[in-house]
Amino acid sequence: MSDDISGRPASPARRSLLRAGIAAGVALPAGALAARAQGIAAGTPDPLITEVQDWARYTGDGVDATPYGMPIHFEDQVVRRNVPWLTADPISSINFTPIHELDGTITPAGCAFERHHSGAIELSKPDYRLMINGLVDRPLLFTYDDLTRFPRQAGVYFCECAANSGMEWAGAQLNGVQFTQGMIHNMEYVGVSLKTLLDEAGVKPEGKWVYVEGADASSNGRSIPIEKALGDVLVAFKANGEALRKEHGYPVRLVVPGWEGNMWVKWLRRIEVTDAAVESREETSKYTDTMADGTSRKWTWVMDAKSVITAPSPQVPIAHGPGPLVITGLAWSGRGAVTRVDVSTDGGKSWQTARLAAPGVPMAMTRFYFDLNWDGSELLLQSRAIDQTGYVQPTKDALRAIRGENSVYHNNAIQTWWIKPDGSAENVEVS
Ligand SMILES: Nc1nc2c(c(=O)[nH]1)N[C@H]1C(S)=C(S)[C@@H](COP(=O)(O)O)O[C@H]1N2
Ligand SMILES: [Mo]
Repeated sequence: MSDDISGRPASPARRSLLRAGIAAGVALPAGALAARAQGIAAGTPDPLITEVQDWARYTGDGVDATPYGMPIHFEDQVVRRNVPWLTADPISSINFTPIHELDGTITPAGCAFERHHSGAIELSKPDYRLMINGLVDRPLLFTYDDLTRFPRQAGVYFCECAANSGMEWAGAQLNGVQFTQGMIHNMEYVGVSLKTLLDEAGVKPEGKWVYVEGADASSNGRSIPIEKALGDVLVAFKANGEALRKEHGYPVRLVVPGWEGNMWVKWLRRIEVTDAAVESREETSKYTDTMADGTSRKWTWVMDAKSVITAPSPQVPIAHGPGPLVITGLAWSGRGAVTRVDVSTDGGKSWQTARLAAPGVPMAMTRFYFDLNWDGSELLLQSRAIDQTGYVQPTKDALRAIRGENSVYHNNAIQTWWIKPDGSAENVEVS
């Protein structure tokens, strides 16, 4: 079976560097479950059952101990991480969500990836202003309090950086789903519809685009066509029930459902209605797709359907022997709801339909499960998402046939994990 694996590290040196870092933090207690089961069967007393433990002997912390809680220290490994060679300067860089450690669909804000072009700024509500100008009847200026008096909308949406999986174009490289697919988070946002604010200003008939920019030094300006701006875009101030975190754009960010993360402008300060796209740095020199023939394609706004198995995966190997194995992952589509996810255990030769934890929600993450009675042999695990438009997530070969290998952005190809009999997993490619 291993013959059809062509692990093609784009840069073996980089890859082994990263793997060394990951390996240090991963324990593989293979057989631990089986040993315990044998002990119980043999009548060996389990002190956790037969002895009174300290946590039952003494009282715990009072309700005044944690006014705002952090995860218990046993979960210290559930943190954002970066890729050292991608982080030349943390002020203009990215870290990754530990999606291998999460379940369900909502990303806790405290470990949701961050992407900054000029660092995360501290902007208070009293200092906050939002301007709407350009081709409008009434240029307007809003304070934070003004925004809270418009009718609100709520919705769960994924935010995926267009560069997610961007290091995998030329071959399997990063050995962990946190690094290969972790430039994504999925939160419940509350805010005001951008349409409500634009209607208040009165868009002139010549207004065909909005140019949105942030208050940080980079400003991260992007042009958005007026149809989208008058559609489902939110001017959001809450995520997962609480104020946005500083690193996610406190106090106000744009939420652009289904569209690439770069357009989700943080620390939103100005919306200019224009008659044409501005062609800013972020939509010309960056966030364009290098095609197989070397030309650049601009304005790939929508994030196509994608899925990945989050566990087992290289950072969370199988920690037990043969028998019941929970395979789980995430699927999402910028074009609507995920309607089906298929899982393959043989590198895409055959597929079976996975179980969705809940029906797919448009432009939000969907959790899937595939319950396998594992026989302990090696697997080539893959998942593929299908969305409500009928679109099927492509293989790496199919995507490369059109896109070549020199792109950075919009890689939604099927991911393969090579599961070995000892339960460990490796990022590989099949052809
Ligand atoms: N003002 C501002 N907005 C920004 C950015 C930025 O650097 N400055 N980065 C963008 C990019 S490239 C992405 S992928 C998303 C990331 O959002 P997050 O930091 O909440 O994960 O924010 C976008 N909005
Ligand atoms: Mo991004």
